[in-house]
Amino acid sequence: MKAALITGITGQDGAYLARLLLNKGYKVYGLIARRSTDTTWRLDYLNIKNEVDLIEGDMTDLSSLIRALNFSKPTEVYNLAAQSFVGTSWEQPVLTANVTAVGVVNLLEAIRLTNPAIRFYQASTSEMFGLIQEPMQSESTPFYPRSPYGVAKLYGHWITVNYRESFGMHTSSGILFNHESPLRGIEFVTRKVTDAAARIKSGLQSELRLGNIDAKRDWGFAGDYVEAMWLMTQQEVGDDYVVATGKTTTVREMCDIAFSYLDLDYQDYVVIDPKFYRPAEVEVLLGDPTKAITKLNWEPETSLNDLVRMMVDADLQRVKQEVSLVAGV
Ligand code: NAP
Ligand code: F7E
Repeated sequence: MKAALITGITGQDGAYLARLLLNKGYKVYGLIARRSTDTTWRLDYLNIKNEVDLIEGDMTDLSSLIRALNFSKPTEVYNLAAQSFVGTSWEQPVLTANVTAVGVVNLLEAIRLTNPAIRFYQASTSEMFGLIQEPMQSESTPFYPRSPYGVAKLYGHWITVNYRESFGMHTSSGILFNHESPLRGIEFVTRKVTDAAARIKSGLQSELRLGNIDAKRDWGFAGDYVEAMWLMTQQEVGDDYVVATGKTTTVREMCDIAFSYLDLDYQDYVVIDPKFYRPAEVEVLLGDPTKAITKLNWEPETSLNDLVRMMVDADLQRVKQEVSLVAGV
C-alpha cells in the first residue's frame, strides 16, 4: 500500500488532498502542529478525520519532521504547510520565513537523511510572480515577489529545484495560482465575500469592508488543484508546473457574482477600507497552464461562477446552522 505524509493537512488543500489520496487507496498521515484549539474542522467537514493518522510536529522543528518520516515511512511527501496569508507576512515576516522558507529545507533534509527515494511535492505559488514580468505567467516567466510571503516561497521553490539537481531526488514544485473552496480560510478575499453575502442575506451583517477590489486573480477550485499535485508525484521525474485556469477576474467582479447569486447588489454593501490595502500589491495574475494540461493531462474543471456559488451555498448553510443553534432549534 502506498503511504503519503501531508504537512498542512488541517489546511484547505491538505484536507482535499487527504480525501483524494484516501480515495486512491493510500495510507494517509498528516503532520499536525500543536495549537491551543482544535484545528481539524476541515477533516470533519469532509468526514475523513478518523481515516487519517495525525502525527504531531512543526515545520520549524527538524527533529519532529525526522520522527514523522520514521513513523509514517511514506512513499510520497506533500509539503503544504505554510504561513500562507500574504497580509500576515508583513506583520510576521520572520515567522513566515521560518515556516514557509526554512521549513522546506528542514523537510527536504529530513527526507534526504531518512529516505531520499521519497517523492516530494512543494506548494509553490503564483505570488512568486508578484510584479508580473509577462502578461501570462508560465514556468519560464521571471519571478518578482512583492511580499515577505512571496519571497519565502521563492526560497522554497528554488531549494526544491536544487535538491532535484544536486541529489537526483524526485522533487516537484507546483506553482499554483489562487484556488478556493468552501474550506477556504475566512481571511482570504473570496471566502470573506461569500461569508459576508450569506450573512447580509440573512440579516446578520450590514456591510462588507474590503481593500483593493480592482486586483485581478486567476481563481480555480481547490478540489481540482489537488489532483494536479498528485499527478506531479506520479511522473517519472520531478518537475515544475504552473496550475491555473488561464482566466483572470477582478475582486469587484467576484463580489458581483456572489451577491447577485443572492439577488443583492454588492455596491450597496461594499465599503472600501484602507486598512485592507497592502504595502505592496500584486495587481494582476494570469497563469498559463499549458504544460500541466499537456504533460500531466490535467484540466481545471470548475468555472469561477460555479465555484463562487458553491461557496455561497456552503456559507448560507453555515449561517442557518449558526442561527438555529442560537435559537436553540
Ligand atoms: P492554509 O489553509 O493556510 O493551510 C496551511 C497549513 O499549514 C495548515 O494546516 C497549518 O496548520 C499548517 N501550518 C502552518 N504553520 C505550520 C507549522 N509551523 N508547522 C506545521 N504546520 C503548519 O493553506 P492552503 O490554502 O491549504 O494552501 C496550502 C499550501 O499551498 C500553502 O503552502 C500555501 O502557501 C500554498 N498555496 C496556496 C494557494 C491557494 O490559493 N490556496 C496558492 C498557491 C500556493 P494550522 O491549521 O495549525 O494553522
Ligand atoms: O487576496 C485583494 C488583495 O488574500 C486576493 C493565498 O492563498 O493566493 C492567496 O494569496 C486579492 C489581493 O489572496 C481584500 O489585496 C481586497 O490582491 O484572497 P487573498 P492572495 O493574497 O492572492 C496565493 C496564490 C497564495 O499563495 C496565498 O497563500 O484580494 N483584497 N480586499 C483583499 N484580500 C483580503 N484577504 N481581504 C480583503 O479585504
